[in-house]
Amino acid sequence: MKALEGVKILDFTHVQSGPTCTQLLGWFGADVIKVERPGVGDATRGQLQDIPDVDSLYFTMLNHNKRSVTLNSKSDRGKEILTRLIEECDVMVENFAPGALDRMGFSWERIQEINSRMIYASVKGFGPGPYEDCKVYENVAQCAGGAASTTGMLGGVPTVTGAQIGDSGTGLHLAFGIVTALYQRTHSGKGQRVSCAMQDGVLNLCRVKLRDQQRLDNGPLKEYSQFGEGVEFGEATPRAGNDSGGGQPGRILKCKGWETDPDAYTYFITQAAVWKNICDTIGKEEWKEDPDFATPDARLPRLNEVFNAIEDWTMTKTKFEVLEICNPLNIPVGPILSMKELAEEPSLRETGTIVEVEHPERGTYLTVGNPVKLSDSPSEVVRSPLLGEHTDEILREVVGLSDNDIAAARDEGAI
Ligand code: CAO
Repeated sequence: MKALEGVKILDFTHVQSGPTCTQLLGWFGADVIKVERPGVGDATRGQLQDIPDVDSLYFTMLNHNKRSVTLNSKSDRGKEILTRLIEECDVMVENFAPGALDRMGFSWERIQEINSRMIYASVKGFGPGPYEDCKVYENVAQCAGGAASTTGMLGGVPTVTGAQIGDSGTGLHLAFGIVTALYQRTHSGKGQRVSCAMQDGVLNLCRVKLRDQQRLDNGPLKEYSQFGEGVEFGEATPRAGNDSGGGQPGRILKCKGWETDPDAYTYFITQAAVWKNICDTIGKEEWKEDPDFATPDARLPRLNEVFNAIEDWTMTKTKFEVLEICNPLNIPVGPILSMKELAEEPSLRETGTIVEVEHPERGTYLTVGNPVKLSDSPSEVVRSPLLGEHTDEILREVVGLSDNDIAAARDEGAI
């Protein structure tokens, strides 16, 4: 038994945010039925294709552990089939532009009439308010949710991050909402509406920056590098470069080979508890007792001097040597790992976080498996479905159509 075995998900999602959510539910054992437009499918099947006419990695890496049914849900026959699917499923997930499902005739009120136990989950760019009708993609959400304004170098332009906190982050939030609603349904017997706006999801992940916004009212943010550099703070939480977001100052520092290797860097945290170990390691024993350096508060205006000295040392070592030396001394450091290094990392293969998948049209590719490990519900990554690969079996098993009905629906272009 898998944790979500027996839960049927009617997956109306596309692109990244929604598919991330339903893929997670599929990894935990839910039966995910992905509904796609006949002949077209999820737009990402054809986006960023690296092999002509083969489902892109964009699609395959976000749609594991799902079955694909094609359905034109705007046709009369398609609407009948969709109504039957709503009757049979536990959860319906969608991330269309605002109002798309209502225009199809499937408002939340209508869905409740069809199946009062249905949990109906949506991702939209914004919640109710001035922007609720906007279409939104990843970087728009990062900009609207506070991430871009607080990311980048001081004095530089607002910057988006590589981590897809708008899409995949919101998908993750939505999955949490869905399993919570499934749990409540075990007591209430009723379904409910689950919504997560991408702006809200990003803002939730930028919580510490809203913390700093309020701290600014009471004086400068002393752990930000700009404090030591004498750069005045403005009205809003500034961009903090690679400064640590917490109370233990940290920076990205060059390591041996940085001149030619763009990833020869380490993150280095000057955790107060191990300050003496840091001084010994970098050959600055005198800083252990020097009142200008001995305490965290004394160091705050001198962080550039501190990190320059540490960097003089890290530049004599590779990022992995820095880790080997610092780790036994409890000094928190982390090598900057490239995607190439992560793809080749044996320990990630062993835990199933990086997985090799066999696909009938593209051959073998790498993907990220389930990062959440349940001891009693192991995740096995099953390749993404081809467009409409499971249409007949779903219409037969779940909807209860006969072979003649299926043929008629196909003739009408409804599937
Ligand atoms: N049968 C018939 N019609 C279908 C269908 C099906 N199986 N599946 C989708 N459609 C229709 C929709 O009903 C919609 O029709 P209308 O415009 O007539 O209502 C149409 O296809 C297009 O849907 P869309 O507007 O959602 O798609 P888009 O490519 O124009 O916009 C996106 C994409 C992502 C900007 C938009 O869906 C959106 O804002 N979603 C919410 C936020 C979100 O999830 N963004 C992140 C996406 S990942 O980066």
